[in-house]
Amino acid sequence: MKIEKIELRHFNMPLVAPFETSFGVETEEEHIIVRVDSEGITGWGECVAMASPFYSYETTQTAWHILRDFLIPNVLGQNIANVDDAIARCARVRGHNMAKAGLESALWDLFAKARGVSLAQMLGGTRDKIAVGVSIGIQTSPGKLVERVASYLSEGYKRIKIKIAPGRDVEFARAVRKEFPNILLQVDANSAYTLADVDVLRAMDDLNLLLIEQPLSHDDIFDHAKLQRALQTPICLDESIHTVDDARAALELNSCKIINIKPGRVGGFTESKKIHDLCADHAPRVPVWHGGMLESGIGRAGNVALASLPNFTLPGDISASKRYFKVDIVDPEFVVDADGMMAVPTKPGIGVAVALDRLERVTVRREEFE
Ligand code: OSB
Ligand code: MG
Repeated sequence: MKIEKIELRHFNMPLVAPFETSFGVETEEEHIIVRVDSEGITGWGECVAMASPFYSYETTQTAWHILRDFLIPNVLGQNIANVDDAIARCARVRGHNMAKAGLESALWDLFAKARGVSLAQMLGGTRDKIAVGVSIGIQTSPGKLVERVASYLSEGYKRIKIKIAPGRDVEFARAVRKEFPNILLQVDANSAYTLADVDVLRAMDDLNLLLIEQPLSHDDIFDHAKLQRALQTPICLDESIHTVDDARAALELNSCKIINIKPGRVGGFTESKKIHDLCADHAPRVPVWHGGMLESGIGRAGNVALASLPNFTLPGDISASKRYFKVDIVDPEFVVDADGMMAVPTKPGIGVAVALDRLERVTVRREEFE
């Protein structure tokens, strides 16, 4: 397809509540929406680089620069045969996976719409609804956290993830487990610990957690293998996995037993599928689940489609639109049912309509390339 026009929009939307992690507090979400126009069809994607380089080195500003100066020129005005063709044209850009995934996701939507199939179908999804969970930021006290958990459980969420940081970990997780002995519960440290903290992490072994996510450094695979040997609880890697080769190294070293897949972190749906397949084919099978980056409905639609693939056997960080934003920028918004399930869109491409007026209202920077 001839790529006639590409538009970037940097949006800023207030979150319904502050989201605190070991790397900081967020009160609003800034991402880039990528729009690709070709032969009368529009593809939409979302680049999940955040305003600050605290989760990843990428930011909204670096992603804008990489998209405008190094990625868009490879496809604009070109006849692109398929998504793989576009990826090959961008391959000499090292890293900047979130910028790449922003463009790649818009192209997946474009090609799926051109074929008249849903993104889930095109990616190889096998479910019409997916089990979803909720990621809860650090709260001011264990009691407040228990209240938040109770409220999300009453909305239907069947799996709870709580953020932890040194000094706000075992006591918080224990309080939740005591109140809710049977729920699926996991913790996410976002790289806040070192091997010297093994005793704190081991203290959570008796809480029957599904997993502990990314306890050690954002770029470590080796020390996680040492830590996994000292823990009963499965380690799940997030920040450390940027490619299918990282995933293979982590599995060979036994650095983790579960992998969190975020298309933005690994450069798009194509690399995500490779990691999904590697884990599915591993003996024993390695479960994966879909992470989240507080996406708008545009990115969320892609997440839901990807999470419908067969080896996404654990509930993802894919919550209802209203858990993040007062109003989303897609119609219909994403909702969770009383059983903690979310429907996978069936219409062509991402399967939801972009609410152009609402997108326009939250746009803080826009540029068109023709
Ligand atoms: O570590 O999984 C993470 C949000 C921003 C950056 C990193 C993470 C998160 C979340 C939120 O946990 C998950 C969601 O989108 O609901
Ligand atoms: Mg994480």
